[in-house]
Amino acid sequence: MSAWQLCLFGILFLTCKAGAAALAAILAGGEFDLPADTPSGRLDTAGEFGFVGALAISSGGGNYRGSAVALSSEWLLTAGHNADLNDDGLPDAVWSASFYLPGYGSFAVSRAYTHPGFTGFANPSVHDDLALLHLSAPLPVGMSFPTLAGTGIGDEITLVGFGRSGYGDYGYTTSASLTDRRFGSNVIDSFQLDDEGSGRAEVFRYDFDAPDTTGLTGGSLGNDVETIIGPGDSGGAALKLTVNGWELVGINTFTEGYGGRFGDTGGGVLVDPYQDWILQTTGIPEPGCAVLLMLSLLGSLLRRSRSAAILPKGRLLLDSRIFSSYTLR
Ligand SMILES: [Ca+2]
Ligand SMILES: [Ca+2]
Ligand SMILES: [Ca+2]
Repeated sequence: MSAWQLCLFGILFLTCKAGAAALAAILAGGEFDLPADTPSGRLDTAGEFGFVGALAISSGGGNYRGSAVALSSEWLLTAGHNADLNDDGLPDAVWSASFYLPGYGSFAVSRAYTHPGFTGFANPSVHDDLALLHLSAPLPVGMSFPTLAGTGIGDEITLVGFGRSGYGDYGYTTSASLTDRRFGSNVIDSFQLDDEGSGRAEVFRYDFDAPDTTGLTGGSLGNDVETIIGPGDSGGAALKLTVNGWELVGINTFTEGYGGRFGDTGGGVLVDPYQDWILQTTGIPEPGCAVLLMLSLLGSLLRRSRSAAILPKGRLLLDSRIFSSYTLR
């Protein structure tokens, strides 16, 4: 493998296959940098992100973990590769999953739908890596769900998931879990345009900046704020805080680099270009959602895509799925 490892983290656990890709987690900053930070310091103890849950997945005899975002009481949005462990782009034939929400319990998934443009993780690209999951029974009454929205280069996003954590100066130190929901932030550095040629941006990337760049242009948001996803974070949320509350702008799916270290790159799939597919698949006309989705669709039509990012030659691409044994795929 060459100098860089390109890791696509699709927030779930995969069975062990030599040479294949791995999964995604929310990392803390430097262990000995200021402001002081730890993996436990990134926990969502207040339940701010109650619509993001963990996925326990079984497929082909293997057990995996990931993350997912509740869009309504019956539908989840996650990384496509969480439903496609054999990387052919289609939901696996013998696949099952449960959605774990801390404080609420677990909820069985009845069916998975991968995006029609998804051809498998890094097979050959990271594009269109989305899946919609339908729950067997509705989530508890009273939950709130994020609005879907667009975003731009330079926007600050908050990343939420149940994946591995650790320290930016040397990588992972914790396991992924079904209980520990972590969050951190970064700034979108670049977009990559639709692989089907629509001209719209559909993949986003950000870099995990070291604390000594805090305050510099394009630098860290602060040692206890800047983060990157890790294994088990695949399918989790990339959110933007607005006057309307948390808006879902992306699904976290991959990392590129050495595994949770400063200088690595993380990324995922923007949700805005996929709102028509989400609407058609879910038929979400749940109270308040239809109007918001239509407004977002209108916004999508008016919004222009940004410049594409080109990957440095030789980097290794890995997804952010992880195996139940915590071995990277
Ligand atoms: Ca498959
Ligand atoms: Ca595409
Ligand atoms: Ca950054």
